[in-house]
Amino acid sequence: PRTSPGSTRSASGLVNLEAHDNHLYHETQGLSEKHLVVRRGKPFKFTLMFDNQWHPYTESLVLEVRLGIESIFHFSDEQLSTRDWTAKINPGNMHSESVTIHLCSPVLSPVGVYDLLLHIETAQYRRSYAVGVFVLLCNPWLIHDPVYMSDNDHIQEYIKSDYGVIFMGTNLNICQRPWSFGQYEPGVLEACLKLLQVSPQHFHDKFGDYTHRGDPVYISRVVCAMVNCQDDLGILQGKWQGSCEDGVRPTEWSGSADILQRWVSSNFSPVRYGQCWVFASVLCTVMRVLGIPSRVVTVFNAAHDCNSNGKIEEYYSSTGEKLNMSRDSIWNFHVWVECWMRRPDLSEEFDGWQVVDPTPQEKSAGTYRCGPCSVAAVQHRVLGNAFDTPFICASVDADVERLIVRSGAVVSRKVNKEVVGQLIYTKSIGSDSPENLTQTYKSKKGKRRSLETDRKCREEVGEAGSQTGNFLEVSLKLDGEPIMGESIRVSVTVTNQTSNPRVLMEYLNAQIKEYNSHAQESFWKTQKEVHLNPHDGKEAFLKLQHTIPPSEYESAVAGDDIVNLSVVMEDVGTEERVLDSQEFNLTSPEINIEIEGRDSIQMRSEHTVQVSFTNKFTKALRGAVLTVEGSGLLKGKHEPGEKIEKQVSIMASSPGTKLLMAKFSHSNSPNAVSRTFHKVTVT
Ligand SMILES: *[C@@H]1O[C@H](CO)[C@@H](O)[C@H](O)[C@H]1NC(C)=O
Ligand SMILES: *[C@@H]1O[C@H](CO)[C@@H](O)[C@H](O)[C@H]1NC(C)=O
Ligand SMILES: *[C@@H]1O[C@H](CO)[C@@H](O)[C@H](O)[C@H]1NC(C)=O
Ligand SMILES: *[C@@H]1O[C@H](CO)[C@@H](O)[C@H](O)[C@H]1NC(C)=O
Ligand SMILES: CC(=O)N[C@H]1CO[C@H](CO)[C@@H](O)[C@@H]1O
Repeated sequence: PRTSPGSTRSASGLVNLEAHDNHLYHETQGLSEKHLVVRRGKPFKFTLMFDNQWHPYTESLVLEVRLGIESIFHFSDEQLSTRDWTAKINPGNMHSESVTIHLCSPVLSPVGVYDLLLHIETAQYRRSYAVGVFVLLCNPWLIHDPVYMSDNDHIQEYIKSDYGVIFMGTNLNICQRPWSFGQYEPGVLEACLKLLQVSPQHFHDKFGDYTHRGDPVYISRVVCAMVNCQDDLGILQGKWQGSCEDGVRPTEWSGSADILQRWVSSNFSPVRYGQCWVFASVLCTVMRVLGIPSRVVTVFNAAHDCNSNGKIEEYYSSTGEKLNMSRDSIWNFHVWVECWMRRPDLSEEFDGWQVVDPTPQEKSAGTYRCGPCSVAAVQHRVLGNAFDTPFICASVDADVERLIVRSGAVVSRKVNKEVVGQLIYTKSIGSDSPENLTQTYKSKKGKRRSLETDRKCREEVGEAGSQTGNFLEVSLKLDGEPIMGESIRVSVTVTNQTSNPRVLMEYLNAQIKEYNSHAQESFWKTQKEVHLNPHDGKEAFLKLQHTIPPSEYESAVAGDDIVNLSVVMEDVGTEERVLDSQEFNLTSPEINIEIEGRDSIQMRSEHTVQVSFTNKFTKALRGAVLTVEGSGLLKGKHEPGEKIEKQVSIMASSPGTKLLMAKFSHSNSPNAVSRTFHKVTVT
């Protein structure tokens, strides 16, 4: 049947997109149930089954691929000269009723959802058919793709794996939590593609956006800005302080799929709430889906240098309380992403891992985003390199200046070059243990620079006029592991070697260490006068013991909080001051999750899970609530009940790694929430 040119008919029944074979061949199994998903620069096949629609002797076949509204590529199988897209028809197959076509995109093709059209034409007429839709992704298996990775184990970890481990806490108290990236959960691929379609770049210039989308540097810049909701229809809203009642607490998320699905189903309104590891993990998901190898990286003691002087100023009172006088801060830990790509915009030495940081901290060219910034450029301090290299360098290498202020004047100043960027971790390939990336960021050159700063600062201490003699030494230690709901016991030891007796003031205070290290009010303080007497001309030694009962911290300290307890010893006569501090968290009792059988379950079959909590408290618990959640395993929250043990039933409808989360709280100390994550592999 003839139609006028321009009208397109559906080709369903006419075409087999060979999804199963193509997905296997393109390493895209499980990414979508709806779409054919293939990788660029590699041929995929489809079969056309004609029922008299095509007369091979009189009519020619023309294929067309379209990205969005623009018809960018156009070719015919008879003119294989087309510069970029190529197609081959199995020879000898030309005259049969079923024709298998192999279609190959250029290696730098834009990522996106393409329409595939078939035109059957002669000089006089043309009939057009919509053959179908396919999704084109980057191809890290292909040497000419800028995201090429030579080692298949690396690709397994950084592209295909949907399971991650995020390191958190402090460098002295590292904890880790699992994360489900969720590439294989329903709607995730579609959400990632949608993200590109609703970006400001796309709204402003569709054609420009499509043409740049072949470039992973461009893609990471667009995705980075879209993960936070500042400036655009981005995915996540951040929250670092205050109540999260109108959303989900950042610590409660266990994976990216839930977040991406909520964002799409709310018509792109921001999902509440994220913090750095949530922003980073969602970015990591999107990049892995789009075919750009990515990993989540934790920097312990990451500096946020607001005034761009390469220095972080921290102000303390003379009794050791941290004051809120500088906008600069040090995050106990900060999480960003490294994405793997070549940098043709720079030079070869900057190829490889690139920092992309979606947590909204500072603007980059007018938008909240950061990177991609070559890790090699950070190591070699090539500050002029695009993008945001000075900011990332400061994050891992700024000097910290601690100033003690009394009546408005700085009485002591101390520079520490070691604190920032002390430890940089990512998950190891194929295991949950950390891989230490510190030296990939730190350079010897950087140390030389710091030495100069050191000399300068010693002079400054002199100027400040505090002539301290370092005759006192103080150390603070916890007696035993602190447990939520029980008293915290600490001992302070003072030693000194001087022939004179001394009168000292001991100031102790406990502050919650905010994750971005902004000061919080002390929730507990004490001070007292102590006398230090020499012992037969030998060292004087004094041990002071303190107890913080639960009633004094329970309303202030939550389960995830890190407490910084500090002591300042001041010599009343000489005004000499020494400080020691210790960070710790309060251990919450454990929850146990056991899945009937094994942790590896079959899709669409039901499994029983036993969740239990063992009460190790000395007191009886009131108002105990055990909640179970699991994206992709359980629909919504499992009704909480006042039980310390419960059984739930799980069933997975998509493959991949899922996490079950169980949460336990009780009204004895409402802030003491225990949480456990349990990994479930679905095949
Ligand atoms: C709390 O401390 C314990 C050990 O003292 C550690 O195992 C755990 O990971 C810590 N949790 C957090 C959130 O820092
Ligand atoms: C804890 O606080 C004290 C003073 O308030 C500060 O000097 C110290 O660096 C903090 N400790 C850590 C490990 O951050
Ligand atoms: C991590 O690597 C750095 C630099 O190579 C090294 O100084 C540090 O001791 C390492 N730390 C750990 C915990 O492995
Ligand atoms: C400290 O300052 C930061 C920003 O400068 C602010 O967000 C925070 O609320 C302040 N904290 C206190 C305890 O005043
Ligand atoms: C144990 C200790 O560090 N004691 C100090 C007391 O003061 C003398 C100076 O008089 C120092 O040398 C000691 O180190």
